[in-house]
Amino acid sequence: MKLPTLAVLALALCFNDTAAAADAVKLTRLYEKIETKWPIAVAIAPDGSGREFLALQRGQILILPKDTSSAEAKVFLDLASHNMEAVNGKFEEGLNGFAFHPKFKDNGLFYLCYTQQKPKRLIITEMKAEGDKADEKTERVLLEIPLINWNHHGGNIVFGPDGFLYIGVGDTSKRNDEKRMSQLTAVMVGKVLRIDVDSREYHGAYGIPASNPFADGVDALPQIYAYGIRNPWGMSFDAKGHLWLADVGQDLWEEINWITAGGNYGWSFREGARQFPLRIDTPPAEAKLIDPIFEYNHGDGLSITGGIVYAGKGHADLVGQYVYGDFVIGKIWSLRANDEGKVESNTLLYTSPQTAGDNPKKKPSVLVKPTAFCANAEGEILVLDWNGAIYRMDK
Ligand SMILES: [Ca+2]
Repeated sequence: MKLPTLAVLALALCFNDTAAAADAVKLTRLYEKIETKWPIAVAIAPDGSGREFLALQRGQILILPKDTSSAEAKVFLDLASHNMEAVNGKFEEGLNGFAFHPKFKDNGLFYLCYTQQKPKRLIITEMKAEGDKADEKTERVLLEIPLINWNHHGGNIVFGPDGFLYIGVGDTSKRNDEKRMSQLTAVMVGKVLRIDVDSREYHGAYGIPASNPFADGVDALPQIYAYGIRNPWGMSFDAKGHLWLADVGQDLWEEINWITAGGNYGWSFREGARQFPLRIDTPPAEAKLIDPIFEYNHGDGLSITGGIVYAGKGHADLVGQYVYGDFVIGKIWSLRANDEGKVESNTLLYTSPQTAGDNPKKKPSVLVKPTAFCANAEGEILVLDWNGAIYRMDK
């Protein structure tokens, strides 16, 4: 059947309207002239300068230009020579965490979390900035965490309102938490850790906060803040002090957790709020497994990317809501929870366009694959896209 031109036009307009109505926000591409492949974090220097730093997984940290159409980004740091990833290029390895010291303005210090090989490990290091340049000679290794696989090691780092550094570390298992790491409090993988970077009391490298749940180091490593974690990706504090952590699921459930001191978040006895079917041993009688405040199943997405609680001006309706997404299917939602962590709503804000691949037998490719949601200097949300784009979430 051949439709008259006008009818085709009307149909096209109709479909366009439908597509526009489906998304409550739009993504505006920024920094198109800058190479931003594999972005993992944007952090604002807490020194009043408003400088926005973009960390890329291959080890570059750029200072983004104020003019978002400019091609000029300053290279703050380049760790390309550090051999962060295995020769066969495993995609979860590299630079996965970047955070400024809360007193950066006075001390110029910032922190990185990246992988190293031979032996495979995750390291947390400190470095000092001089103006718009990092001084690599000042690098100081605080912590090294042995890894046994290329995947599931997390690596996001964030300072809490208490001034301590929180580190999200995955279970370092390929699948199934096969080495039973997440519940084992004698290892640092499958955990949220908390350390005091201003102290040198622990091996001369950092300090253990006295209020850490296992600070005495008896029956558990003193760095552990919470455990039973699978693969944390996206960790942030909101203005009320809640620590939000997205835990990537394996077979069925993606999780959003509120992390508390000493909390056991269930993996691998549980995935989401349910027993993990591939583990048949029962948890110890005294175990208190904390359910996520929200979960979604693999009908709605396949790999959660945690976000932030929105505190900007551009979206009045989203203030106080947690904006997060799914890396594989390219969706963005906003979650409203009350002060007790009870979820009141979860709203789909955006669905990525998909393009058919060259091979019709293959799955369509998703245009926007969020790796992080970060606030810019105005508090608006930047969506970092694995495909190499940086977007601002606009009306
Ligand atoms: Ca869990």
